[in-house]
Amino acid sequence: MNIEEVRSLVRHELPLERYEHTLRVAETAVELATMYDTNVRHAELSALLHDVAKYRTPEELKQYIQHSSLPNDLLDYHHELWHGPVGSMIARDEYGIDCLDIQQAIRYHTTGREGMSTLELVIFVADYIEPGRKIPGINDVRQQVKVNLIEAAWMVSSRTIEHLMNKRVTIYPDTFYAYNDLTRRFYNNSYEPTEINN
Ligand code: DGI
Ligand code: FE
Ligand code: FE
Repeated sequence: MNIEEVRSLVRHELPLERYEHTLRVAETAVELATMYDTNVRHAELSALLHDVAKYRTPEELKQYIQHSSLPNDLLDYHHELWHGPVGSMIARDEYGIDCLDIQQAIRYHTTGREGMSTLELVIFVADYIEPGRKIPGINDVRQQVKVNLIEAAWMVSSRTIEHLMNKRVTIYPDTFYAYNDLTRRFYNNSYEPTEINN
């Protein structure tokens, strides 16, 4: 399937507003892929498909998770976390995407994970900073991504966790694994307990 075919099928999967978000993520992902020297076509395909499952019903998403190799613990968390993993299966089964890197970029775009590839980082960050997003402080991330992709991904990850904690919602383990891994990769640190003297 070529990119034009993917684009037009995705157009029919999504309401206009979400489709427009998808196109902006694709544009941003292409810029970042060029900047960070990873496959531009893979970046465009991953971005076009990243939210492909977003408007399938929670019931359908649940069925998919139960009958695929996806981890069942997803079902213990908010249904918002299901569209990435299911999207990666739809990309493979309905769009013929064989490339594991693309599948993983789609699968982990919401949470991130430990050991993300450049393509996965590109999609993770592009989804957050695409020009239509209005998130306080987002311009810092837009600036920093021009300097260091890992640092920008660290900013996305830490801000997402802060946001979720402030909302008093549960956080999927991969979200934390991503944060810890990015912290090690960018700050080169491992946790050193501080002495408590009293
Ligand atoms: O699909 P999008 O709206 O473009 O963006 P997304 O897939 O990155 O995120 C969807 C939502 O999921 C976003 O509001 C943040 C939220 N999210 C990310 N990680 C977690 C999470 N929600 C919960 N409850 N737990 C998480 O670990
Ligand atoms: Fe999403
Ligand atoms: Fe998105």
